[in-house]
Amino acid sequence: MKNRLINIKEEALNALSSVTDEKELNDLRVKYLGKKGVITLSLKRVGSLSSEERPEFGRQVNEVKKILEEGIKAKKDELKKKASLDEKKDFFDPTLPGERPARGTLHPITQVMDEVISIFTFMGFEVAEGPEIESDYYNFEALNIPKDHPARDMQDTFYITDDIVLRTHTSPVQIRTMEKESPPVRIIAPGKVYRCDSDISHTPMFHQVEGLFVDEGVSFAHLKGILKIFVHEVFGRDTALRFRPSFFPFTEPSAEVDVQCVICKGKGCRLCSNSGWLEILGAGMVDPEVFKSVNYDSEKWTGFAFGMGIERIAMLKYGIDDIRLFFENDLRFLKQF
Ligand code: 2U9
Repeated sequence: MKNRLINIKEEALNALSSVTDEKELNDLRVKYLGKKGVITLSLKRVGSLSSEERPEFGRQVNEVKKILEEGIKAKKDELKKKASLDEKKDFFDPTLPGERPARGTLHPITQVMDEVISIFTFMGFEVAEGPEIESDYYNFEALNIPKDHPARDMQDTFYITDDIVLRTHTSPVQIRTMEKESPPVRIIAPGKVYRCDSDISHTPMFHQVEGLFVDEGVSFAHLKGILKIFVHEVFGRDTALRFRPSFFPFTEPSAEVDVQCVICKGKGCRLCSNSGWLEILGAGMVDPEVFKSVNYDSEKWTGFAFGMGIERIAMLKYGIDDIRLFFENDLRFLKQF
């Protein structure tokens, strides 16, 4: 009798531990403690026992009953607590502010490119575009760069075939425009260019903006005026600039333009190699040989042209000492612009 009672208790507590909802709990209660429950029936049987057995068995049944009642109550509390937590988990408060999606920013090169383009379009230049894969003719020949010129060196130019290259500058866009249109021409050619070169100030792909202005009576003075306005817009009106004589096959005379060092303001520092000046672009009067290749009469028309690397302008404007930072796409760098 006693063993049977112990078995009932073990079985009931086992079942209780695997109960997961209120219905299961109630079924269990009815099975053991209900009117016809196992424990209730055992209690009823006490009356039919001998007077010696009765007190001990009665005590044991009551003890099991008490253990079960307490277990059921504890389980009930546990289920209640869990239900209220689940309710909270699913609670949706529509008045809470939403999560803001991370906002991107324009790449610094795009920002500087846009700024340069808007300065020149404000001055009346139109934007012209052309292919990045070019023929030898448009990239070199028409620009007075003959076959044996050092600028054609295999080290600088990405050749696709003997006759097709990745453009090394956007100048072919100006040649194509002049072939299609007669003067006056006032255009800028922004875009990607390719050179086989890589170090802290060169990448195999970079961005250029070139400009071309052809009309009657265009002189070097016009070129100086336009570039002075440009430099003052990008680097500030108190930035000095100078024109240094230079040479390009497609311009004559040619010049390189320097701005006063953005770091030391001309006093001399590591960035400007103590010269106080930083080179930012090249320019000149279009060489009559170039006009010849697009059938422009160089007796009637004159023009100036200029070219700049956008990465270089961005590096000087923001004080960046390694061009490769623009291409690593590290958000900690890009977020600062
Ligand atoms: C035509 C005629 C002339 C464009 C010019 C430069 C000088 C120049 C460099 C600046 C830095 C290239 O990116 S860089 O390495 N460019 O110095 N470019 S004059 O002259 C032209 C272009 C087209 C038809």
